[in-house]
Amino acid sequence: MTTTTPATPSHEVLRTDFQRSVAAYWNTNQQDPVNLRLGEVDGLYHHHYGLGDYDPAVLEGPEDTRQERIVRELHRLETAQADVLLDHLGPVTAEDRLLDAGSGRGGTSIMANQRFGCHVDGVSISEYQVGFANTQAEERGVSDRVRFHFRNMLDTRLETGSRRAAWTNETTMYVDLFELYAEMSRVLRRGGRYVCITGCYNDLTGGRSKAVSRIDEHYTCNIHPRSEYFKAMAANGLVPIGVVDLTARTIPYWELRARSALATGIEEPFLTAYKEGSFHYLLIAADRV
Ligand code: GPP
Ligand code: MG
Repeated sequence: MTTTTPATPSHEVLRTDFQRSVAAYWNTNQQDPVNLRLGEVDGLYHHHYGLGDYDPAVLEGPEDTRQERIVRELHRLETAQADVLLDHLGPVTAEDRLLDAGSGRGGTSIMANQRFGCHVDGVSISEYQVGFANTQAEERGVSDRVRFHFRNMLDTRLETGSRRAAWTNETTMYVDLFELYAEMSRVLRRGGRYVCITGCYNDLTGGRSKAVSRIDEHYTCNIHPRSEYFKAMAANGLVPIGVVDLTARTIPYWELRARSALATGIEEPFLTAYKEGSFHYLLIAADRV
């Protein structure tokens, strides 16, 4: 038997003009070949970037199939990114409940269930994305364990202390970190693990560089300085156990993406920001104390 939770009214999920504009962006961005074509490779739909070296052979070989090889390779690197995130969740059992805060089209949640057999609740303020992700879970026959909800990650309505682990995979640039970590801290049990992969700007460079501002503008987001993450975690009982600078490992993805027919134009700002040092791609793992 499946239990259904009453839908949260839209005005309770989308509380500010900013949140409404972010939801509108993701609700109307339904023809995004850079995400759909990659997702079609194996049915895992991601909204994050890639990690690791690409195989230079994809750029060689017959020209008529080159773009297809690039798509498969970009997708492989994005899936590798989600695997790195899951590697940091610590021991998770099939009985555990996890939270994907800003779950997009559901790829990372489905991978977590595949790896651990666990329950996952994903939340997104885009009703379109929630519907898409639930269809993916149904098609894979895991909708009893992986569920997506039209809810706000600042107010997930999940039971206090119910989560063994929670993550944000490139979603924190849409929210106030102090509000977010109050909610992550509330839903995690003591000893629960929070993992964040994010792009953040370098405090040392004294503010948002031009390239970082272009990324903000492109996605209607607000990239935070690196220091803000640690302040907001410390204020909410989240104690870092690991910080990994993934910047060098994501640059090859952007270089390959820049050579893809699916490039969106945001590749150069990412490459500039990473290479000039004004922006980092970070993984932060923290324990709820
Ligand atoms: C989008 O992924 C990711 C974000 C909007 C967050 C911004 C991330 C930073 C690290 C700053 P996507 O897969 O929807 O983007 P695209 O369509 O460009 O592939
Ligand atoms: Mg993408």
